[in-house]
Amino acid sequence: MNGVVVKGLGGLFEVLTDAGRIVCRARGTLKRDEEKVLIGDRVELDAPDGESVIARVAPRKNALIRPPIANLDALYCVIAAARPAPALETLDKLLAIAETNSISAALVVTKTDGDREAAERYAELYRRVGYPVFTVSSVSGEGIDALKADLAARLASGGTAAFAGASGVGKSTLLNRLLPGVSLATGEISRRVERGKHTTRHVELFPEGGGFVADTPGFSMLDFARFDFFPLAELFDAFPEFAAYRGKCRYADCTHTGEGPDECAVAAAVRDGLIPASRHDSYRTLYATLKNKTDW
Ligand SMILES: Nc1nc2c(ncn2[C@@H]2O[C@H](COP(=O)(O)OP(=O)(O)OP(=O)(O)O)[C@@H](O)[C@H]2O)c(=O)[nH]1
Ligand SMILES: [Mg+2]
Ligand SMILES: [Zn+2]
Repeated sequence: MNGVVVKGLGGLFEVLTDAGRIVCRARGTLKRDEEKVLIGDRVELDAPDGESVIARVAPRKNALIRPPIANLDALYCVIAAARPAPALETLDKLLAIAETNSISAALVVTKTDGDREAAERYAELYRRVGYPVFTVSSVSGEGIDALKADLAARLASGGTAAFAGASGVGKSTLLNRLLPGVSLATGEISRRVERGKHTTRHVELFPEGGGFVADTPGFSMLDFARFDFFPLAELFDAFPEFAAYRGKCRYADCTHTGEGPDECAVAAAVRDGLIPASRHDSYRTLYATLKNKTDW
């Protein structure tokens, strides 16, 4: 029997099959780190002694470490217009991870009721880059219908879409509005440090409209910085708005990190306001990280 892993807790998995939800363990060899079963995995169940076990995991389209999930088609990268204040470098890394894994990415700016101006500023920045942007408020309901329509279109073809972002940006609150049948736990923002409290602890997939939607645990900035690296050679392509300047720098070995606008077409585009400076900053930070990374 085949199914999709929708949930996992303490070595037990919930697999959605044609015969309904089956709770089972994974076969011994699927417990080692490198072969660990992920939420989103397409799996085959066996029942050697009458009890179902996950026997095989189908080859994955992609797999992320943060959030831990496999076979994603779409990633909604979520930031808040108000608290917690977004770290654009973290957002840009998340978008880059989506690009390098062939996952279609969009930006969701939540809490527009908290700071409308900031919401518009972030939205404008990423529309310029070329990403679909949704500005929403789970309090006023603003923007929810547009996001719902986008989500429905992605799910209709059987896709899996996840919402990811820092803790406290409002992912679970938003999913409670988007998905009729779910009521996820949500948490307050810590007043002292202005960060979320990691309310969502596990990835879970919800069947919806022909596909699956995932809520994911919010990451802390520090933690996220240590995960999901990709080869330096893929960095340029991970910033889609850089593509127009490919091969246009004076020197073929231009790194687009410190070269001046006379030499570097990317730097010139930043100077001319065609590429947001914050995106170039994120590129430079990621470049330094990936270049120095040796322990793959
Ligand atoms: N003003 C306002 N507050 C919101 C909005 N959306 C969520 N919140 C609040 O933000 C806080 C965090 O919301 P959650 O939905 O738990 O955030 P999360 O992203 O799921 O956080 P983690 O599970 O820790 O990753 C809660 O107090 C929500 O009520 C919004 O649109 N406007
Ligand atoms: Mg949550
Ligand atoms: Zn260059």
